[in-house]
Amino acid sequence: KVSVNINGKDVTVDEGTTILEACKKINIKIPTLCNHPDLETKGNCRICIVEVEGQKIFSAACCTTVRDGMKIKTNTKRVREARKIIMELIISSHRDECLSCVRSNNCELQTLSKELNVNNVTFDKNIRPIKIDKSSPAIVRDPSKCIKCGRCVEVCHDVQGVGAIYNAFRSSDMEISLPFEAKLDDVECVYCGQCINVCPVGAIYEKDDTENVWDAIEDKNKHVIVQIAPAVRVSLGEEIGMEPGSIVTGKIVAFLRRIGFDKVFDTNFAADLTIMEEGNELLYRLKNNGTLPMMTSCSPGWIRYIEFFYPELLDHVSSCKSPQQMFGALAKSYYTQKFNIDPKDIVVVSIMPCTAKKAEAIRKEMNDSGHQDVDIVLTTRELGRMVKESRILLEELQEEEFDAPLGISTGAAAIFGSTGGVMEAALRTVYEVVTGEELENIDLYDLRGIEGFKESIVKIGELEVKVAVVNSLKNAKKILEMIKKGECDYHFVEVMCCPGGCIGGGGQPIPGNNEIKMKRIDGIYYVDKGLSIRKSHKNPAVLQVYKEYLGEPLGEKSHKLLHTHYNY
Ligand code: HC1
Repeated sequence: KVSVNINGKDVTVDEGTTILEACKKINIKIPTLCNHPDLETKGNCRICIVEVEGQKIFSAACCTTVRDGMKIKTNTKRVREARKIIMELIISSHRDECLSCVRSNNCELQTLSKELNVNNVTFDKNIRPIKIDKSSPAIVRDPSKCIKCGRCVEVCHDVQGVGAIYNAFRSSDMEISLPFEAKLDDVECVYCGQCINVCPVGAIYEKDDTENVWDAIEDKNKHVIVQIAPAVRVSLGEEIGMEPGSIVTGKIVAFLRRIGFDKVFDTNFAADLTIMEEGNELLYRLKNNGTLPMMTSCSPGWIRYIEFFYPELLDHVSSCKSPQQMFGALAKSYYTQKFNIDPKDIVVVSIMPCTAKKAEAIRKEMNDSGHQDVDIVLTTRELGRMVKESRILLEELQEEEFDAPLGISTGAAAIFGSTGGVMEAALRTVYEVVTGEELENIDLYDLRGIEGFKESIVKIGELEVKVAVVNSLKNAKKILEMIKKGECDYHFVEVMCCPGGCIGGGGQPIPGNNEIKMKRIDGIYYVDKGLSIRKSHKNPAVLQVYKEYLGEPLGEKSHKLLHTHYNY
């Protein structure tokens, strides 16, 4: 233990505690910008400076650990003036067109400049030329708003292990940049959008497709349908000011009807279908000496990662399309046939927690219906913008039910939205298919929780199935390296690109730190618990689609519409 004195008050903390953490303990809020609760601290911005007795220069509270007997002052005139100067310097190189900025009212720089009482910037403006990078189908970068905090670089390198963006140049010339000033779409960006989630300002954000949706709804010649991803129902409420983890499924359905969608369906229907296909694919691989471990394929950032960095291991990835894409393929084939709609006249919209889903929808192989299977993808944040723009009070709406048949789903599908959920859903079905017995205890707690790497052994009849669940790409990399070294004895691995799974996707409300993600996860399992059917193979609408149209899992039609191949 270490004893320090902060602003005249004694406090005892553990060794290794930073000044920032020690201050928090006694309710002193130090201003921060580069610091983020889920990232390692780098001390880049210096806005958190404090005075330490006996030292002439300021200390950065976020990266200075306390020493026994240290006397710290956080609120002297000198500290306040220095923080204001730092803030003014940051603002002077930031394009502060706040009224039209995507992050207005949710911008850490804006909030902090108010809190620090910065009401005049005395330095000349020194803004980088406005060169907005719109090359990516998912992510837009605006360096003229970048404040060089380095969070995006850290999440891209240290959490995702991708390294698409870098710190370039030195000292005051330092820039957050792409190698050789390339554009985002020229580098190995997997479109996960984690950079967006940690950016304190509006320097990086998703491509906005809301106008395309308004236009489609307005077009009287189009039949416009929408699907909602599992994680969106526990996060849209948060985006419009409700408590994190609020479940707003029925209100979203009502809202989407009110703004003019012809049918409101559920990605969860397709998640149940995915389990039918993926579960059977796993059994096929187990019985026929197929490539193991089989790895899940529903997370498009993960697919892009393995295509870029480990293409030689692509045989390990399930050939199943993601639920988003299964839904699109069926919407433009089964659904249009059943309801006598010309597939040319239907528009399929997805609401996803994910930026990479925008890119997944336009992959050239995603047109097995004969048309682009999914037309427009919005993130949770974009749907939040539409809610606000519509002036409809979503929180006051009466809950409504999804349309049938593509809106019927089970609890197994609901849990797809959290890390571990796909695996749990698959095991609920695989167990019963293999043993022919009812799985009594369907809550597989070993597989739950936000940790990045979990494993378990599940006894299924004679089979001992060894499984792993990983989230964030640096953990996926661990599995891939184990496979390469011949040290991987898992049969089945769930991989989700984003920390915490889809509830932590790059299109989710900001901020979305681990504490908030846990609340979203609780919401997901609450949805599962509340549903009367909690196993995918018991979904009556899925069984009906097989009977009326697809035939059987892994059959010829399923293969054409629901499976895919990857780019070597
Ligand atoms: Fe996901 Fe999925 S769970 S990938 O995280 O398999 O985005 O929510 O929609 O497709 O179902 C995302 C979430 C989502 C797909 C499903």
